[in-house]
Amino acid sequence: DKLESAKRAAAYRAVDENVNFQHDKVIGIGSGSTVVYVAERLGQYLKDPEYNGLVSQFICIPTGFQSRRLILDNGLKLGSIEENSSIDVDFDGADEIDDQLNLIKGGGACLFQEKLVSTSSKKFIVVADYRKKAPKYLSTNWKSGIPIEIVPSAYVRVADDLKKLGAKHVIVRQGGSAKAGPVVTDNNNFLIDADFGMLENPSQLHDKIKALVGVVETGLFIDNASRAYIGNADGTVEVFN
Ligand code: DER
Repeated sequence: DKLESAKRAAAYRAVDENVNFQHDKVIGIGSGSTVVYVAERLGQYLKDPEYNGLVSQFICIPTGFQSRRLILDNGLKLGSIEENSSIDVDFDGADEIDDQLNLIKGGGACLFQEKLVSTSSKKFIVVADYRKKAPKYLSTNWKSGIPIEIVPSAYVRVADDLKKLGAKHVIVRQGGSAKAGPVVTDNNNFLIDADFGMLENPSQLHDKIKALVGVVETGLFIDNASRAYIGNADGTVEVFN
């Protein structure tokens, strides 16, 4: 369907244009449904006799359980960020992208690992479909609030502090119907989604939220992405630097 082909087109082009197969060794693999096609594309290169020798040497750094599965399912070598603290290029999705390449991330509840990997990478490439590009400010289309990873015992305190900062709506993200109670991240933390309306200064807001006692990390990725590949419904791909 159009949406999946948009994701695939963006991801394939992003890999083709941003992996230096002769030079790169450590590749970050993000979370979500678009980065699936990044791992798929790398898997295709792995099967290509011309590239097998190089891609079989790649070490892929995951951003969570789904990401680890993507790496293994495509025959790629799984590595840890502890042993590979400098990453050549990282590919990840986003919930929304503004015209300065600032991102809202965390829809998939992996934002801490994603930010650890993206900020440890020489190049951070965002892959997304046409629904994710904000015309100007963040929180134009993404209405679920800013995902914020918090220490579980601080959730009441952080919720209050976020409201004092101007959040209109604050909610601890709940698990699916099968799970009674909050989502617990890979780092054994909770997530709060906080709606601050249109974000005209996401950098300042990130700094204020990050400074709150009990906040581990925010889903505002400021001055981090190097380039974004946005797949359109007609199969074309737009590249933003
Ligand atoms: O949670 C995240 O930040 C993920 O990257 C996710 O938002 C990507 O979304 P996608 O499924 O549209 O690629």
